[in-house]
Amino acid sequence: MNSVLLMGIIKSKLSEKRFIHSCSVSQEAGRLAQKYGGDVKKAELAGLAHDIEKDTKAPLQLQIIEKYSIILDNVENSSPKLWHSIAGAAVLKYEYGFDDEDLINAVRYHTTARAGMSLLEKIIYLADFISADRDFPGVEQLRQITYTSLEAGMKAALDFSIIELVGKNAPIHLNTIKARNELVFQANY
Ligand code: DGI
Ligand code: FE
Ligand code: FE
Repeated sequence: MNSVLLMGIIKSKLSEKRFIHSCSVSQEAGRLAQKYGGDVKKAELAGLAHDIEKDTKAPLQLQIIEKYSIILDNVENSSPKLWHSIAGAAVLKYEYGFDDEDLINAVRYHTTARAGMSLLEKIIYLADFISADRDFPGVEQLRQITYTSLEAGMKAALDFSIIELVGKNAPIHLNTIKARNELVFQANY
């Protein structure tokens, strides 16, 4: 799969706003890969792909998940906002012929994060947070931290996410907690 082909696919599947977001995440992911010694082309492709199922209706996202016999845990089951990343990773693998497990995992974990993330997984998680189309309070500081240290960026982004989820009384996925704990224990960034 090349980026021109993928660009056409996501343009047809996504709203204009979401398409612009995906291009913006792609560009940011490329910049982060350049800065941190990752594969720039792969990061751009993963950024473009990460929200491929975002505008699919929730019942259809769930259908995709069931079709590929993916078992959801209780938090995933009760959080429809997590479904697009799970369904997205599945369609890239089973319907669009993507065979790079790292890229597929970057899409799969771009919502919750997880412990032991690869460079590409961190890049996509953070690019989604700090891409040019994001304008939430604190994004500028998060951009600055992320370009100082990828680990510090992950810690700040996870803190931000967890605080927001607590504020909404939403369940926090164990992968999110484990990702943060890992960074707390490292704490050398
Ligand atoms: O698809 P985007 O809007 O670009 O951004 P996203 O894929 O990062 O959206 C993540 C959504 O998933 C956001 O609404 C918060 C939610 N989320 C992320 N981590 C968790 C979570 N929801 C729950 N319940 N628990 C989590 O740990
Ligand atoms: Fe997303
Ligand atoms: Fe996104």
